[in-house]
Amino acid sequence: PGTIHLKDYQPPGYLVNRTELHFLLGEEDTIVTSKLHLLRNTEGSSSGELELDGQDLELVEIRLDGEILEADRYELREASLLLRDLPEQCLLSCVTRIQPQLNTSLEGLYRSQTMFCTQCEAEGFRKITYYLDRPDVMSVFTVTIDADASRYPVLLSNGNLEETTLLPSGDTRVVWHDPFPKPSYLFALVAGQLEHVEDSFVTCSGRDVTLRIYVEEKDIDKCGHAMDSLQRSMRWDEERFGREYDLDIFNVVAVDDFNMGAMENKSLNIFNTSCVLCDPDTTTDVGYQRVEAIVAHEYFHNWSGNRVTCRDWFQLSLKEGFTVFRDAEFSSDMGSRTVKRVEDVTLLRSAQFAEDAGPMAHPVRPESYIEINNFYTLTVYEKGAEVVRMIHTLLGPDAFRAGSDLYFERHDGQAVTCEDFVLAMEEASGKDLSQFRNWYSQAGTPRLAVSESWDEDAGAYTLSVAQSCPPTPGQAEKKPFVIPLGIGLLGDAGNLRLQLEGEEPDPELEDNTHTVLMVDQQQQDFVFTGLPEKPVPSLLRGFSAPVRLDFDYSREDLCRLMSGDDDGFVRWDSAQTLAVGVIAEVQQQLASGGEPVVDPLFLQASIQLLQDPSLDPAMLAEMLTLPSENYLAELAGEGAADVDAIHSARRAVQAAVGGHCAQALEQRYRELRVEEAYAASGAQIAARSLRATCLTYLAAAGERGLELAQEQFSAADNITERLSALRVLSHFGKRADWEQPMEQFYKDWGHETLAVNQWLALQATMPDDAAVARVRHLMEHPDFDIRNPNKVRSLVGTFAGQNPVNFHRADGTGYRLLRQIVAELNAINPQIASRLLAPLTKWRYYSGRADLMRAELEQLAALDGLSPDVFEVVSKSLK
Ligand code: HT7
Ligand code: ZN
Repeated sequence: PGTIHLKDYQPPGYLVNRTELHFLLGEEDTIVTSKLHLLRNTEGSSSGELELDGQDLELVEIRLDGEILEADRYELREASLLLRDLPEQCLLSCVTRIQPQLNTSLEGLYRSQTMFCTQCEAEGFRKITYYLDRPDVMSVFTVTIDADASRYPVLLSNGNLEETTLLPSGDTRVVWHDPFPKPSYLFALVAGQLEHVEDSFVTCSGRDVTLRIYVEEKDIDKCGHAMDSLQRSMRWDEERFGREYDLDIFNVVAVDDFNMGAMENKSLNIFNTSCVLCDPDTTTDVGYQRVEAIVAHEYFHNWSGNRVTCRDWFQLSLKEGFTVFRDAEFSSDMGSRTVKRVEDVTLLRSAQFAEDAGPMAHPVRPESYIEINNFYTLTVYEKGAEVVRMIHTLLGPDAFRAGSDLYFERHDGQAVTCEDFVLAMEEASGKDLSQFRNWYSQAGTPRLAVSESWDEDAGAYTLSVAQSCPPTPGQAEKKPFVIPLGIGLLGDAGNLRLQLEGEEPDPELEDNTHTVLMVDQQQQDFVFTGLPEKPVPSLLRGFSAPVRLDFDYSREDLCRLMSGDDDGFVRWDSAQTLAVGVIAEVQQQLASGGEPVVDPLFLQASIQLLQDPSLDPAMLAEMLTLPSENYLAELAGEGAADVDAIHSARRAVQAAVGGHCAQALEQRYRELRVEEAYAASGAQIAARSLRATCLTYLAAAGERGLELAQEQFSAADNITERLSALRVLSHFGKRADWEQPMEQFYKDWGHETLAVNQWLALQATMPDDAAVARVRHLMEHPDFDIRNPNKVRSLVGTFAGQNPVNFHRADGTGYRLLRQIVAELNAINPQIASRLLAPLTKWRYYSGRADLMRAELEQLAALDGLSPDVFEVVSKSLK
């Protein structure tokens, strides 16, 4: 497969002003007739040649302006249809035959259970008909669907329903028209036996919008939370970003077989069932929050993605980074800002940093790809959102909003670039973002090495900051980034007033205990004057930039920041840094054969946290949670991660804290018991989260925690508490502790697909010796289906990603399991196959395992019929 380069971008030779599609949906096959109203693009190469994308299509007929096209005017190629001598303006009609029932890739038109549905982003539309399947070709679509109404009573597409008729054949015909020009990746079609819930929303200008969520009949009671989230998202986008909804209808459909979370098709969002359905018995608290965030994310795309879209797929972060930033702001406004920030940073540090240091590392705006599906990454999404957040920090909220307004106004109805976004921000704010652009073009996580010096006599405190960025594939040297560094200085009695040398004091400023330093050179000194005492620096406040930061804190200073800093993120981060140091120390003690001794300072700090009334329970749960084994492995660095040692050390620290704080833990655990009926409210979620944390420590320390977990499992009225109890039992107990409740869970909830998926996922994380055999056994379970991405992710994805000791077993059986299923999936669903592979690509990290991991990658490389998706990941990982 070939490589596509950003530098080779060319505007399309033709535009498609209007697209008329006709679908005849059948049980054996589907006949698609397209009518493309073509117009030569004055900005294009101005020849009469046009290459339409097409994959797995059978061409039945092709006409130009109504006449059958002679064979010498076109050429059918492997994945395209080349047309010659086209006039400047013409009507091209194509009839193609496709077989959605055989389409297991879940791209294009496919079957999920008894329904038809589509997924066209990024390049799925070319599996439906021959087309200019690229985001910069925007067209007005009219879609006619003919189908047997007894099987498919619901027939949906984008825009407004214009017509419903009964055909002489007995089929029903519907016609949908979407007045907004859109690229093919936003096209959608759904046909099936579906029920819906309906509500409405009145927009700020008074437009009454009908909102519908379509699901299978059995799930009709699970739509309330998504509907409520949708309405809140619509209001929030008006208030915060001035964005109003633009059609009279907004439909959401839930589909069980889906490659990702959800898709923002214009006015017809399609969702993975796991990202829209909510019920206390099938959806955990985290699940409820996820649904709210994803519903918001897809809705926000209506402006950041649909009204203004991407010129090419290299610009993917233009819509994804910005929309993730927008959904994160929404979630922060709906719940706790600090907790949301901590969750996002945890994901970034434990997974995005690793991606940015691995063989697939790429800039937020990549420069080349083999398969675009491989670039829906944490870098494009999460780091992309951090880049937008930094612009927000640099400009301030008002100028940022002005930039966003200008961007939407200027580019409405266009397909644009990341550069256009930055230009709008510059123009609205008057700020020069020239150097800031390096964040879009350079891969890798920058490192800030910070050191301090204190001049007692002058009351001057200097922070010296050096930035660097490691080499990444194709980028050996990096230019300096602009890094906003949020800081404060902590004194004995709290945060100190800041006065930077050379800057005028600002009498207007009420809060002068916080500032953002601009780090834009390789080496810089920042001098603070007029200080009464040597402070402890509070660095990278709010995680103001996606960087690693090194500062040599003493444990005492970390404890002070943890309990006394004004910035919630720094309080959490200090607890993490302290824990990382303590776990590393225990790891060394264990390695030298000694008994682990956990620093009493850490144990004392844990007690203090548990008794700190200023901390809300959700935040306390975050602060008490030890860094994950994956994050600790990432911190160890290339060639140094010893998963077994990390696991044992982390366990030993958990046990020590559990033992030392037993009384306080049990007290909080009891106090926080929720007496009322389940609600996904902030207060209840926080209480359950802290209870789960307390229970984990108690179980790590001994029998008491296991007893409480048994009680909790039996008494629970929701899946959150059932699973947190079962997790504790299966991670800390013996077989006798977890076997019966595990069976019970399946007996009670085996009829609920989404609950079963979580039951599979939990078993995939169990650290005991039987894990690989258990996963293999569960792959034979009647509820497992390799064609369903949710099942594959729950069982195999969770095993490879969240069971480090077993995935990295020294006998290589964990790696073999992953390779075998990737090889099988390569032919079924290449997109899922290549995503599943990610843990194997990190072979450089794991001491003593690299050869085993590489060997599996090499076996995959030798496979016949390797998809471009898997080929790209395997070949880049082996370089
Ligand atoms: N824009 C969408 C990205 C996407 C996708 C979604 C579902 C299935 C396959 C997909 N390929 C790409 C989702 C989003 O970011 O909102
Ligand atoms: Zn998105």
